[in-house]
Amino acid sequence: MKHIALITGASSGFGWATARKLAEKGYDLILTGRRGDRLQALETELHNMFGTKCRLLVVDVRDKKTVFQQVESLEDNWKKIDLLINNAGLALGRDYFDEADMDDWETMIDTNLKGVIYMTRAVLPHMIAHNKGHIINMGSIAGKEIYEKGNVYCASKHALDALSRSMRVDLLRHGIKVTAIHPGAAETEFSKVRFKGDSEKADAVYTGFKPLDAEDIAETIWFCASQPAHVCINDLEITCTAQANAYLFHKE
Ligand code: NDP
Ligand code: 8X3
Repeated sequence: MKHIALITGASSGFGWATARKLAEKGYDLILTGRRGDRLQALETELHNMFGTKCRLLVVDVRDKKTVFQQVESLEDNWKKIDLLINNAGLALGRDYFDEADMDDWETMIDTNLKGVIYMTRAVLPHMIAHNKGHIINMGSIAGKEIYEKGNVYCASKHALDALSRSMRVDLLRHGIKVTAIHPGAAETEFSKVRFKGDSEKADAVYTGFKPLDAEDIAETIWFCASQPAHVCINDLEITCTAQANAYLFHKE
């Protein structure tokens, strides 16, 4: 029987690269995101490359009712999820606290925190029924330290860090592993989303140094997911060599 992983935010960046990595390793995949066309393209790619079986859930993780409905709509064999990767998330804007857009703040809190809560609660009963499972939450170095104008993005990832630690404690009795991964700067669509399509601003984030890429994070996820049953990587911070902490970079 193949392992099943559910990946949120599979339509881009870390999620897409992780889907490729897990498909290569023989997983069947439940791919989720809002952009169904991207998920379909990924499904086709993975089928052609690895013969992977995929189920697509086109869902906004902020929509509690639909998240629960979609997970419940899975056939019984697809509900036996071994690995849940809570990866969907975003930053919106990078402005002083007194100048930032309040709607952006709501979106970040709803996606980065409440989205993880909804998806995890929807999937958990099926893991608990089998007394095993692994949840990997995509934190950020912004969840370990704050930086100027990071305010609510940092707060959402700090909250996710606390939630990951809480989940590990509360799910201990069910034998469920909880891992939090905290990357530094990685070049994906993240900055394009953050700066609302302004490519110049987005590209400037990564000039003068070699950032992480999506494949680096997919490898890290695979490292965590492929440990023996008795081993859990609890918390993992990863940056490119040119980044020392949340705000210090060595740029050429
Ligand atoms: P991308 O923008 O490339 O990917 C983000 C993914 O999240 C997309 O697949 C998007 O899918 C999905 N997503 C966003 N909002 C929602 C929503 N409301 N409902 C469902 N899916 C949603 O960025 P990354 O791959 O870089 O980011 C992935 C995660 O990693 C995020 O949580 C981010 O905070 C975190 N991270 C990123 C870092 C970086 O420097 N890139 C560093 C540290 C952490 P769609 O739009 O189709 O819904
Ligand atoms: C994304 C990394 O440094 O832009 O979480 O906050 S950073």
